[in-house]
Amino acid sequence: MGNPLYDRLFGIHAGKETPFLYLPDGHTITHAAFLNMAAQIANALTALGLNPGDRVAVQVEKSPQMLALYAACAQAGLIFLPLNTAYKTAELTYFIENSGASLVICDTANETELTLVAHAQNAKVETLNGDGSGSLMRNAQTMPTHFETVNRVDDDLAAFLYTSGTTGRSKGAMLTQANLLSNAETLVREWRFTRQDVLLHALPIFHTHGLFVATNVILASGGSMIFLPNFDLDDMLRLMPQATSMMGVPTFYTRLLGDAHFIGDLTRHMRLFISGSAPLLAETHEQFEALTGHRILERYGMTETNMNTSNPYDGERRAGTVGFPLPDVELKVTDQDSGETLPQGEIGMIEVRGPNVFSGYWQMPEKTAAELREDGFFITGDLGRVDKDGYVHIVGRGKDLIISGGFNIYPKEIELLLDDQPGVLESAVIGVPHPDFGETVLGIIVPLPGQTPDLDTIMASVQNDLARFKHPRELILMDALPRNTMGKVQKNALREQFRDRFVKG
Ligand code: MLC
Ligand code: AMP
Repeated sequence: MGNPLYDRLFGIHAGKETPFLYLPDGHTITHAAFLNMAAQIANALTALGLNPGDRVAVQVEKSPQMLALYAACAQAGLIFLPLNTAYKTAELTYFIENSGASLVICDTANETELTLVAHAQNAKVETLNGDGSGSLMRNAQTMPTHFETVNRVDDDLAAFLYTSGTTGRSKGAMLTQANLLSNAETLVREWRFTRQDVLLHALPIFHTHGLFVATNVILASGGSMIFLPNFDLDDMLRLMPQATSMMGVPTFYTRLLGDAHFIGDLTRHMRLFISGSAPLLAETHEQFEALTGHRILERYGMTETNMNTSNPYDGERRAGTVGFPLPDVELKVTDQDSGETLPQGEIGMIEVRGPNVFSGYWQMPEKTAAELREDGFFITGDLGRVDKDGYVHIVGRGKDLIISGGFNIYPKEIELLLDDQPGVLESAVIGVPHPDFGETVLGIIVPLPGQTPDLDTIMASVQNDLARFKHPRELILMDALPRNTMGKVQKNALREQFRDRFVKG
C-alpha cells in the first residue's frame, strides 16, 4: 500500500536539501524543510481528531504554509477544499455546509464570523494568516516532523473544488488522487518540465490553474518556484530573469505587454510561457512574440477535468487555438441536442474522457448524471470545433458563464440577487469585453411598472453578498429584455448591444 499522490508529488523529495520555494523577501524553503512543515501540520490535523476522508475547508492568503497544508492533507488522507479569498461570509456558509467540512481554516480577521458558521455544523476552526501566523502553525510547530503517511488508493478523493452552475448553486467537484496525479505527470512530459525549471508563480493557489497545474507540475518534476503572494507587475519584472517558465491567465500577459518596462531582454532566460483559464486573444499572442520572441503555449482545462488540451511544445503553437487533446484524453465534438458526434470541422459541444475527469459532484447525483455520461464523457459546456490539422478551437460557451481575469462568474447567482431588490421586475447579467479582465460583468435591470429602482442602493446591496470580482461594473435600466419567440432572454442580443461599453469599438 501507499499513497500515490503524496508519494509521487511530495514523498519523492524527502530529505532533499534542494530549493523548492524562493520567496520574494529572498528566503528559500528547501524540499526537506517543506516536507517537515507538512508533516507537522498533518500531525496537528490528526491531533484535532480528523480522519481520512474528512473535508478541510481553507480560505487563507497564499503562503508556503498554505501549500504545506495541501501537502499535509494529501499525507493524512484528508480532502483539501481551498476557497477563493474574495468570497464573503454568505458565499462561504454554503461551501462549509454543503461540503460538511470538519475543519475550517481561515484568516484571523474572519475567525469570529466563520466560527459561528462552522460551529453551527460542528466543524472546528483554526487560523492561518498570510505571514504564517495563527493557531494552525502554533500547534504544528510543537509537533514531530515525521508523520506516518496514510494509505490511499487511486480512486480516493484528494480535493473538492467548488464550481458554480447555471442554476446559481455551486457544486463540489470531487477530484481523486489519480485525477490530479495523472494530469500532473502528463503535463510534465508534454511541457518538458525538469529539475532545472524555476517557475514564476503568481497565480492564486485556491483554483486548478495555480494549484493542480502550476504547483503539481513543479512537484512532479522536482523543479522550484518563485512563489509570489499575488500578481504584482514590479515583482514580475524584477524576478522574471531568474525564472525559466511562467503560467498565467491572459490578464497576466496583457498587463505585462501594457508596461513599458517589460522588454524582451527580461525573458532571455525563459524557456516557456503558458496561458489558460480564459481565451488568449490571437492579438496578444502575436504582440508577445513580436516583443519577446516567445510563442505563448495556450492550453485548455477546467475544474472538473484539470487540463484537456495543449498546444505542442515542439511544433506549431497556433494562436487562437488550444492545441491537441493531451495523451490519454479523448475529445469529441457533439450535437448539443442529440449528443451524436459531429463530422470533423463542425461546431458543437466539447466532450472529454480520460483519467483527468473528475468522479462527480459531491452529493448531487442528478447534476452529475446531467453532465457526466455513463460512458465517462464529460459535457464541458464549451462550444468548439477541431480543424483539419487536429487543433481544437473554442468558439463560445454553451453555458451562461462570464470569465473575468480568469475567475468564473455565473450570471444566475447575480440575477437572483438583483431580482430580489426593491422595484425590480427582472434582470439579466451578461459579460462584455474588458481591456484588462477580458470580460466584465454588466447588470441590466427591468423595473416594476411605474417604479424607478435606485441603482446605487441596489449596487451596494448586492456588493455586500458577493465577492468583489463578481460585482457588476455597471447597472443599467431597460424597459424590457429582448426575448425570442419561446420567451427566452436573448443574451446574445444584449452582449452585442453593450459590447463596446468598456472597450473602444
Ligand atoms: C481582482 N479584482 C477583480 C479580479 N481580480 N475583478 C474582476 N475580475 C478579477 N479577476 C478586483 C479587485 O478586488 C480590485 O477591486 C479590482 O478588481 C482591481 O484589482 P487589481 O489589483 O487590478 O487586481 P489584481 O488583484 O491584480 O487581480 C487581477 C488578477 C487576479 C488577474 C491578477 O484576478 C488573478 O490572479 N486571476 C487569476 C485567476 C485564476 O487563477 N484563475 C484560474 C481558475 S482555474 P478594488 O475594489 O480594489 O478596486 C481554471 C481552469 C483552467 O479556470 O483552465 O485553468
Ligand atoms: P473553471 O470552471 O474555473 O475551471 O473554468 C473552466 C472554463 O474556463 C472552461 O470551461 C472554459 O470555458 C474556460 N477556459 C479555460 N481555458 C481556456 C482557454 N485556453 N480558452 C478558452 N477558454 C478557456
